[in-house]
Amino acid sequence: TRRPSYRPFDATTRSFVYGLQPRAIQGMLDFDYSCGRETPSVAAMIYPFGGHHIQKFYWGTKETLLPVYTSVQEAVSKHSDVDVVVNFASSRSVYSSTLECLEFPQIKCLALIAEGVPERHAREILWKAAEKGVLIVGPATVGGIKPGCFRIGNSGGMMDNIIASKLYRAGSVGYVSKSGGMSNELNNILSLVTNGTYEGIAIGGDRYPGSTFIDHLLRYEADPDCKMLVLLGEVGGIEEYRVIDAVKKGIIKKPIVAWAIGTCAKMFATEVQFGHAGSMANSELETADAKNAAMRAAGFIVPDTFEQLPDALSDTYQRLVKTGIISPRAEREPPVIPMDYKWAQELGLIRKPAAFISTISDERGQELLYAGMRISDVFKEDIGLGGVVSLLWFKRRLPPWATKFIEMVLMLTADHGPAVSGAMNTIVASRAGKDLISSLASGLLTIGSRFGGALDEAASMFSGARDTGLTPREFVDQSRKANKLISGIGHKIKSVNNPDLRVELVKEYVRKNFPSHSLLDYALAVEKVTTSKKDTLILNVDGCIAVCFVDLLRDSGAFTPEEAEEYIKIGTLNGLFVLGRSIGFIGHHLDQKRLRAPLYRHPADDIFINMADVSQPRVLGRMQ
Ligand code: Q5B
Repeated sequence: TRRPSYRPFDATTRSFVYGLQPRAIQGMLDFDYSCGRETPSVAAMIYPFGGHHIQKFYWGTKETLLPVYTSVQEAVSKHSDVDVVVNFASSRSVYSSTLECLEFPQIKCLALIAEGVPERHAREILWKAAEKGVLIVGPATVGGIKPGCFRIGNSGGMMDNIIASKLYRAGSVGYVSKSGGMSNELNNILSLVTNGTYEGIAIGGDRYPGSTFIDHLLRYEADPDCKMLVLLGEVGGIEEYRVIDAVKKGIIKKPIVAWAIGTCAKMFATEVQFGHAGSMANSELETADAKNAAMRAAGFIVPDTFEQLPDALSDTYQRLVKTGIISPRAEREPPVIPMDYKWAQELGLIRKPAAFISTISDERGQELLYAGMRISDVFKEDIGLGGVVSLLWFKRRLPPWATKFIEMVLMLTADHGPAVSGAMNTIVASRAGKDLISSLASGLLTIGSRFGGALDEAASMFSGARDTGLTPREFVDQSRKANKLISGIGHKIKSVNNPDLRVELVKEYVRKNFPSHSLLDYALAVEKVTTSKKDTLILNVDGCIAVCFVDLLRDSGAFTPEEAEEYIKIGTLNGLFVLGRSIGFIGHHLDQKRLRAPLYRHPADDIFINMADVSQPRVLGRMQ
C-alpha cells in the first residue's frame, strides 16, 4: 500500500543513499532507532566504483550490514520497498545520477544534497521530475526531517540536537525554509514553544530548487496530522507570493506563521547577496520587508521581528490547543542512543587504556614529529640520516660525530658483493620470480650469529670480558675452553695479510673523532691473540662496528650507563647491519630483474648426495 502523495515520508519509508556516506547513514540509522522504527530507513547504498560489497553500521547497540550496489538498476531490483533516494553525488555527477534514478518509477522522491549544481542541470532535473511526478528536495540542501519517521541525510544535526529538539517523535507543526541551519533553529524553537515539528523541509538556497515553499505547504495543508504551518522565507525570489496567493484563494486554510529573513538588507547602500545563490532582491517585491508586509496583509501571522517569532508560534499553538485542534500527547522518554565511541572520547566522557604505547613518532598533528622534532626542522637543521636514526632509535639528538658515524656504518655495510649469504639468498629468491619485498626478506633472514648479525653478541662479549677484568689472552682462552667462538672475530676471506679496508676506515674515524675508544683498543688487543693462531681471525666488520658503538654509547655523554647496557641488550647494533645491508640486497634484487635472470637451479654435480638405503624394512637383530 502506497502512502498518500502529500506524505512522502512515514515510519516505513525506505531509501537508497547514493554515494559512500557512512557518517550520514549512521546518523540516519541512529535517528531511526531513536524514533523506535523497526527497520532501518536506509536499505542500501549506491556507489558506481569499487564493486558490489557490504558495509557495517550500528543499529542501536547491535551491528547491521548494508549492501553497496554499483547501479540504481541493481539496487531497485533488490529492494522494491524503497521509494526515496538521498543523493550525495557531487555537483559534477548529481545530474547524471539523478536522471538514472528518475528512470525507475518506484522512486517517488529524491533529495539532492550537492551545492553548485549548474542552473541548467537543476532546471532540467526539475522539469523531468515534474513530468514523472517525482518530488525533488534540493539541490544545495541538507534535506529535511519527519520526526518519528525519516531523516534525510544529516538534517537535524547531531544526535544530541535531535534529542534536545524532540525530533524522535512527531509534533504538529509543518515548516518549510530554505536553509538547513535555520531549520535546526526552527526545530529548536518549535520544541520549546509548541509540541514540536511535524515535518520540516529545507528546499535549498539555489535559484531553481526542485520543489518550492508552496509544494510542501500544500502537502502539509492536505495532511490531517499537520495542524499548523510555518514559512521561513528570505530576501530574493518570489516564491513567498505563490503561498500568499494560495492563502488568499483559501487553498491554504491552516494557520500559517511566517517570516522573511533579510530585513537588514535595507541598511546597506547597495543590493546585498546573502549566503544563498537566490537570496538577493532584484526588485522591491523581492525584499524581505515587502514579503513580510504582503504575508501579513494576506492573513499570515507575521511577527514584527525575527526575535518575536517564538511568541507568534507560541500564541498560535496555544490557540489551536484551546480550540481542541491540537491535543498534546504525553511525552515519552527519548530512547538512549549509544554514543559513538569517538565522539564520547572527544567529549571526555569515557577513557580506555591504550592497547599500544608508542614514544618515537607522531603523525596526528599538523606536522609529522620524529621524537618530538618537526620533520621540517629535521631538514632545516640538516641532521641527515644519522640524525634521523638517532631520533627514531635513541629518541634523542646525538652529537654530529656520532650521527656521522651512524651514516658511515650504514654506508660501509651497504653491500659486500653477491657471494655473501644474504645477497645469495636475495638473488636466488629474485630469480625464482619473487617480488622486491620477498627477495629482500629472504636475504635479511640469513643475517644471524655467523653472517652480519654478530654485532650485539660481540658488543656484549667484548664489554663483558673487559668489564670483568679479563686480559685479552684470558678472554680468548676462556672462550676456547667454553668452546665458544668470539663474536666479531674471524672472516671467510679477509685476514691480516688481506685486511678488510672497511674495518680500517672505521678505526681511523673512531680514533680521530670519538672522545674515547677504549673497547676498540681492547678488541684490537684480542685480535692480536687470535690472529697469532690463524691470520683470518681478525676483528671483523661486525666486531669492529660493535665495539666502537659500545664506546659511543658509554662515552658520548648522551646515554646513562643503564641506557647504554639496555641498547646493547635489545638488539640495536644488529639493526645497523640490517639497515645498511638492505640497501645492497635491494640493489641485488633490482640487478637480477634488470638482467632478466632466469630461475636458478644449483648444479647437481656441486652437491654431494649421500643417502642411506631405507627401502627395506629394518629388522633389529635379536641379542643372542
Ligand atoms: N675460529 C666468520 O669462519 C666465521 C673463531 C674462531 C675463535 C672465532 C667465523 C665466525 C664469529 C661470528 C662473526 C661475522 C664464520 C663475520 C660478516 C659480514 C661480512 C661477510 C663477508 C659482510 C668465519 C677456523 C678456525 C677454527 C675455529 C677458529 C673461527 N672463528 N676462534 N673465535 N670467532 N665468527 N661473524 O673462516 O682450531 O681450526 O678448529 O663464526 O663474527 O658476516 O664478507 O663474507 O660484510 O658481508 O669458516 O663481512 O669466524 O672459519 O669456522 O673454519 O674456523 O678458527 O674454531 O679453529 P671460517 P672456521 P680450529 S663478518
